[in-house]
Amino acid sequence: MSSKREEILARLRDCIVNFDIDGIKDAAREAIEAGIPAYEAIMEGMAKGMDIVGRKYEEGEYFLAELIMAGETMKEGMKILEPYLKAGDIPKLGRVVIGTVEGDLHDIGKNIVVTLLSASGFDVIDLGVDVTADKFVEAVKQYKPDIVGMSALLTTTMVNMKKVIEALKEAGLRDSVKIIVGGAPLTEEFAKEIGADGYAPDAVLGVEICKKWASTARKK
Ligand code: B1M
Repeated sequence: MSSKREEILARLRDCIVNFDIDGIKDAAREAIEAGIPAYEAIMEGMAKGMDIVGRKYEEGEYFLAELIMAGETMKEGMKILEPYLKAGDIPKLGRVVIGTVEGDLHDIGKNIVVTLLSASGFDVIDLGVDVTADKFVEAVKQYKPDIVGMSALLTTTMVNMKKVIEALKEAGLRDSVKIIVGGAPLTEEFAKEIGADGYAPDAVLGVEICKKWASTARKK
């Protein structure tokens, strides 16, 4: 393994940990120039940085602001690396359809979940905000995901998650997917009550749950 390659991957990782947007752009360009495959630059560089950020968050050294900044830094790196990703390069862990539920326009948290899931190797279809139950059902029919993710930030909209689950049941699609929910007003109890399979209080735990589901599915 060349030291130049190692040095660039370490810089990609450190730029994520230090939210260095200018640095990540330079390091991503240098990775391409040095012939490092884009997928390796993402997974062995930036995603490793995201793992460190996730750990620091869990240990209380980093907070939400740092998660958001790391997500933004990663997005800038992705803008440079994504065009160089070859089809079939990424061994996908599974497909996730995700959105913020009907009536709710909050998407900052959902976008962090999307970034972390993509960085972890999931194929993510982001339906955006204010997504009706019908739209979720249509998306499940069209994309045949392994996981459906829903986000809600308002006490008035979190109830719409139940509508989505009911609509999936009516369409005969409920058992084809795992369902994860998240968002500030939610609780584990609420998630159970509406019939979701998982609840995550933050994006890092959300991705961990999805990864666990993916590895269980692969073992079957
Ligand atoms: Co609004 N808002 N907002 N807001 N807003 C809150 C949520 C509120 C708590 C503020 C307050 O009063 N203290 C309050 C809700 C009260 C309630 O329902 N109990 C509120 C309100 C009332 C409103 C409006 C009604 C205000 C008005 O117009 N009168 C209005 C509603 C609009 C609508 O949605 N229809 C409104 C509008 C807005 C803005 C548009 C201005 C803006 C959103 C911009 C955007 O998202 N693009 C906004 C913002 C920014 C906030 C606060 C300040 C911050 C939310 C945020 O982004 N947090 C918020 C107060 C607060 O939360 N402190 C507030 C950061 C984000 C990273 O966290 O989204 O929780 P969060 O995501 C976390 C976890 O929850 C989890 O992972 C993320 C990262 O770790 N997670 C998941 C989230 N989704 C997940 C999904 C998963 C797994 C994990 O799996 C699928």
